[in-house]
Amino acid sequence: MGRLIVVSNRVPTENPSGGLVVALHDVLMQRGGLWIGADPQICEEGRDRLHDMSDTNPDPAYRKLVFRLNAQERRNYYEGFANSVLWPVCHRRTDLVEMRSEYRADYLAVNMRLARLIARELGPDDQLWVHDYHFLPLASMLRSLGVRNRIGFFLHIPFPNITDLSVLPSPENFAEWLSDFNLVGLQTRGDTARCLEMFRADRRAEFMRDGTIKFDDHVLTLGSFPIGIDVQGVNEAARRGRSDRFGPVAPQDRIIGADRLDYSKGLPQKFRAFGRYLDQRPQIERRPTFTQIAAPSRGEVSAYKQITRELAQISGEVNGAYSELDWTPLRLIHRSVPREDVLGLCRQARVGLVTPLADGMNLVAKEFIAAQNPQDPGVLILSRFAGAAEDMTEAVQVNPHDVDEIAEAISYALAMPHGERLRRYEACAQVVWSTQISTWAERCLTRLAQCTPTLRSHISNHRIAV
Ligand code: GDG
Repeated sequence: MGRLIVVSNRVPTENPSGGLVVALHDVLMQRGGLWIGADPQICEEGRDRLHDMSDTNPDPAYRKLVFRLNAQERRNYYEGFANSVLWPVCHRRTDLVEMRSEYRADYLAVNMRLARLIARELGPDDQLWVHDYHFLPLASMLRSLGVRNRIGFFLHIPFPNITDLSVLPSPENFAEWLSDFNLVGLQTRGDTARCLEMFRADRRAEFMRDGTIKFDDHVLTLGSFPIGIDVQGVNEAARRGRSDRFGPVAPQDRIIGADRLDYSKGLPQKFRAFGRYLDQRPQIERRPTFTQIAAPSRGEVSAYKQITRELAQISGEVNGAYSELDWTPLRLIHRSVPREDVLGLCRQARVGLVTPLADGMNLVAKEFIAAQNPQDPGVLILSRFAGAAEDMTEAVQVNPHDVDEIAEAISYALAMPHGERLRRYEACAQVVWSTQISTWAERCLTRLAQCTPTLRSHISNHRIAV
């Protein structure tokens, strides 16, 4: 059997922590292989080869290699096409798309350069597993170089609807790029339905009896593989974590949110909803504290600067109206907090508020459940538009655009009797266990191994989709 080669935007440089990175690390430890990603440092030199970073990996079971970006590529490929075009298109925010021809040109150029670097490393039986929207055209580029190896792809973010896709320059490329993978894994059944709709609208696609799609002579398997977490690890970390660092709050009054600071996470709506709840508070003596961790992310992209200002303004207004000398109702922590403490806070909280406007899965929803004390669990309020909502039907589901509905859900959750909390928690916990991260990785890779192989004829006729 050949090696497994994982390609993701980042490779972990120290001991891996956090769900996805740990899962990929574990799979590579078992199977051996390579993990390829972008060097976080901008560098003009050495862009014609992959650099070995294995010295940051205490175990030699697999190697870590990085490719280098220069300042222009980082701006155009990463901040530009990946995060200012594809990210908003996939998160139903086409109003935020920044359309520039150099973004697309460098996105394609970086993927082509990476394909050449990878092709040099590949043995005939190696399998590639490519992660996320940074590398959509990578299989097409590799096929154009004659690579026939099995290549799997997993999209961590929502699959866009067909109208939003049409905002992309040359939207027909999207189907071409995906069709050059052997397996395309998506988070939910809803994502799979949207992806199928795209192929159905494309005359080049033929639907086969076994459920695969034939496109320009190449056979693609599609499927939903809901991602999860290391449930046991999260529960143990939550017990170790400290919540007292964030002020003395009685557990029954604590509400927690933890998100990357991103416009897809619905933070302004969530803040306004908490303000609305305070406006209408049923028991005036109740003094809940909502702690929101907003870990900074992509601060160089303008849409992210804007949302940071907006959140500071809304939290100022809510606290200005309701704070007392011994009570600050909304605590915004605009920095990254140690993972154990995030999870410790989740364990201590009566309510977890997870209200993205669009989200591939949302691991915080699963972590909140895994962190709970099963005897006295908290309540998860979950957006209908998080991928996690497809299976976690017993969370208190809300429309994240509807501030009144979220305010009502907060009130309902804070007053929820113990019996109902237990029932809802147990149903959610079952989902969290059944999709845990090791199962997810195994399901994806088993399916990849079963995919129809790429034929020589496909390679010889290959067009580069640009
Ligand atoms: C993408 C997709 C999909 C949060 N604050 C801190 C912190 N976190 C951790 C959480 C969680 C992770 O970050 C965030 O994961 P999410 O899944 O919620 O969201 P994205 O980062 O947008 O991830 C998403 C995911 O990929 C996996 O496929 O679910 O839909 O958008 O683990 O706990 N961690 C630390 N400090 C913080 O302050 N250490």
